Amino acid sequence: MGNTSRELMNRSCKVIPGGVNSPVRAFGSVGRAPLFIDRASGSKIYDAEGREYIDYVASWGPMILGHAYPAVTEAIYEAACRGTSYGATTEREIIMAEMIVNAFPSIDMVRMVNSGTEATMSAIRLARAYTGRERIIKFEGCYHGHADPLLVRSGSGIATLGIPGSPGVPKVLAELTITVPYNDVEALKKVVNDYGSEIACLIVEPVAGNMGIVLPVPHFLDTIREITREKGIILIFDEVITGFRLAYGGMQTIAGIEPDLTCLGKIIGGGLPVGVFGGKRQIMEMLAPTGPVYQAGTLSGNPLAMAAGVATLKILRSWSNLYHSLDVKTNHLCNELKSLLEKKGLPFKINRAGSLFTIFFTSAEVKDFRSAQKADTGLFSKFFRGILSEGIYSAPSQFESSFLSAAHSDDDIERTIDAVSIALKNL
Ligand code: HOZ
Repeated sequence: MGNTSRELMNRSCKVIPGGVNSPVRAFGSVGRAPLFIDRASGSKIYDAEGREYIDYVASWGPMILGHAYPAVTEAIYEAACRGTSYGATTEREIIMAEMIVNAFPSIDMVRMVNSGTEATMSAIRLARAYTGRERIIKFEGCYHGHADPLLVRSGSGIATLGIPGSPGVPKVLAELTITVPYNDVEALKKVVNDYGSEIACLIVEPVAGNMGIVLPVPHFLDTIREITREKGIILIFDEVITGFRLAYGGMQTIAGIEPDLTCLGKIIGGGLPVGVFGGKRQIMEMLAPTGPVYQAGTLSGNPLAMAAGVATLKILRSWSNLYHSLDVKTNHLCNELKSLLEKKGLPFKINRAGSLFTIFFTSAEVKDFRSAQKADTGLFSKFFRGILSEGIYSAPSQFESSFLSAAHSDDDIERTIDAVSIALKNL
């Protein structure tokens, strides 16, 4: 303790590749050393030097209630006192499963895992087994974790680093992944026409959150549902970011669409490592031990993660105007940012869905990965550094989202607007 972020980074680089355990955290695309975090509380996060920031990363989504929310912290403490892991089944896992099943009409059964990556990877294996097919479809710029078949034209860190995929992914696996531009129904129809009977599943973020926020155009999601149903393709909604974030039942509840399988993570762990995939009973029952599809995990359904997740979901379920107030607050912030950026005369577009938003530095609409990539990342990086030095911690990449939480007060929002205004003057 007592070291600066820079000293910690130098030390870290000697024992951890790039000094970080997840690439975007290295601040590689924003031209400065990363923050090392010491603690967080409510809407604030504090670095190793003790500097306070208003936090719009929110651990990339899970902290919808704010950091160290007392009821969640107490649930974790109480669970930890009873033992941190048993590698055996507990009642809390059933409670968690029941809460998810009740929140999502499309889900009859779930299997808990430890991350979003595990959830998508397992859902794809299941879809392949169920259909007896091998090809999968994903959309350019969507990120579904780092399993081999999903690292093709991905968003998030892959987009931040500006690389097309990753060495180490066998060519034969990558070739089974077909990518289509997000929001491009005609391209999708063509692919389905050409390969329909070979395609096991289509995986999509119903609101894309990993190329920055990109909203589905009207009827995009319905069309995907129609096409996949027609061709016997399993539709997987990756709601790792949007699940319990845009509404209690995720984006699928807002859109009124039932996918065959859904992947969740982040919020359902209340800040602890967790993921889940679930869906229709006849598909889920193919999992071992009921069926032959193997999937397992020593820490799956871990008691601490279940305790934090159940506590978080109970609060979300009973907080009647939470999603509405998050929406109003985020809308207000985005409108104010818009007028500041307009006044400054910068090219920009703000994409927003509920409490998620991204400022893209481009004058063209951002509706897919290609248009997102047209954003001026140099300008983004200057803007990022400017607001950071005014006490605003946001995602250190153009291709990520900002997240608001219930803990962001009106005062936080006003302070953020002032900070952006000063940063823009200095730009
Ligand atoms: N891939 C994450 C954002 N979409 C970043 C995770 C992290 O660096 O913690």
